[in-house]
Amino acid sequence: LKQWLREYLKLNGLLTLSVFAVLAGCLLGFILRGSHLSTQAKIYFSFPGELLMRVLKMLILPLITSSLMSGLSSMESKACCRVGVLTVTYYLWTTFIAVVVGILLVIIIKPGVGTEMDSNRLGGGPVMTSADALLDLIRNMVPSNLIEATFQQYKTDLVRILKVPRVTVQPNFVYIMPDDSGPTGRTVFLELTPPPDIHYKTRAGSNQQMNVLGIVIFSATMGLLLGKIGERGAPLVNLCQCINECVMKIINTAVWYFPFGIIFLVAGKILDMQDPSTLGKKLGWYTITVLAGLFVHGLILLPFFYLILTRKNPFTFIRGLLQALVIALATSSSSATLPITMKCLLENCNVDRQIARFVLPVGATINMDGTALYEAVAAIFIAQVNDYELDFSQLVTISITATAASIGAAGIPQAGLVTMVIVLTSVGLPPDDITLIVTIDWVLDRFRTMINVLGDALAAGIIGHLCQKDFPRRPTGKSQPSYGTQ
Ligand code: DAS
Repeated sequence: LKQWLREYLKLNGLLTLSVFAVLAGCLLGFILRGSHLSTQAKIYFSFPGELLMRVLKMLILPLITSSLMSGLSSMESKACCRVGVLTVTYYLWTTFIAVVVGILLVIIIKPGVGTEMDSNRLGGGPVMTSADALLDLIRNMVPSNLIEATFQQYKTDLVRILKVPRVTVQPNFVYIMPDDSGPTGRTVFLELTPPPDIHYKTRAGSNQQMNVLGIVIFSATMGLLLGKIGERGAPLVNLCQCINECVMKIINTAVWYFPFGIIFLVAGKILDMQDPSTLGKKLGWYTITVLAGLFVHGLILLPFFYLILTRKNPFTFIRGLLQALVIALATSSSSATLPITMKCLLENCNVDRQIARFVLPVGATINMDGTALYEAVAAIFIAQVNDYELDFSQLVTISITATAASIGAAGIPQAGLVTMVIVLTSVGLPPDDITLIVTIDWVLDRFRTMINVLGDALAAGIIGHLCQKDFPRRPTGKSQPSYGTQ
């Protein structure tokens, strides 16, 4: 028994600690909800969880840029093209299937029919059109610089902190216009199209994501070019490989902090969540519909594709991903989970390093099956609540815009909620009806993030198998059993 316990803890110690941390966080959160902690106490209490999120986010950009530049520069161009085309095709295909699964389920279950939900619209000010939101996604694909991304977040923070409807941040000064009376004597902000706060989050969320997507495209281009310039590029390739290895070593060390951070991250979220009893049965069927769709897509269809395309047992591969899925559940951020997903793929699932370095960063930015499914379900649910009959062409529009919106959704908490503006406005639904579903979103966000991470990782396993002749098998990073090859 001692030998078995030692072996088990060596292989699964961190995963077991993380699972218990999520459970302990839930328990602690519900216990403390009754104690009515002050806001300041909540901030201090959530601090270890905030640190966990910052550690993970700190690692994202160096991991993505070093992975793509070192991974692609060492791929020969034909293999690179094959992997690239296969990756993007697979991602678009599985995202579209996720949307179709969501649409079928919400049409069959009809969670929103006959619910007299009082949709308390945010009210006031013109809302962002879907054209606006789509242009935002494209515009932000070319980040002028990271400072720009910081400005966008700063803008969102100002809107929330100053509780003003209109804010503009200029490179060298800032204007605020608290009402329509025009500039006041004090530092004034020029007004932008005055969308309510939720739409600013759209901009900020899509800014961040599209900036990351822009960095992915830039890094992939640099990697391809580095591969072409040969020896002259070797120093930069070596530098990227060293950065990548150092980032992976930092991750191996940082992961032992995660269980502790998870407890306070989860407990802090539960402290802030709205009283579950207020949700009532109105959102019950909606929640069941989303979770059923995520289950069908994530634990039936995706493993089925893996089995058909690799002839291997998908659940042994998923077994190696459990640590990443727990982090996705705790953080509800697929980008923040990326370092752990990379670690699981390389050490537990025996996926080729070059494949993982390309497929995963691209997947974490453009492949969000869970989000796409969720946005389609939510849009049709809102239509049902409004007794708004959608015809077939509008369902097709929803499937296309939900796919596009999921590509633009940031891998950050509740990103799928905000990019839903594109889907709702594309079929003439009031985007402010997002408020109907925002109360349950923090729970659904965690599960759709898990499916997003699972979809990216299974894709890496499939593409690694299909392109294995291009990448002869090499020893894995650690002497861990390779779950993915039995
Ligand atoms: N939380 C997002 C992610 O990290 C998913 C979403 O909001 O839909 O993938």
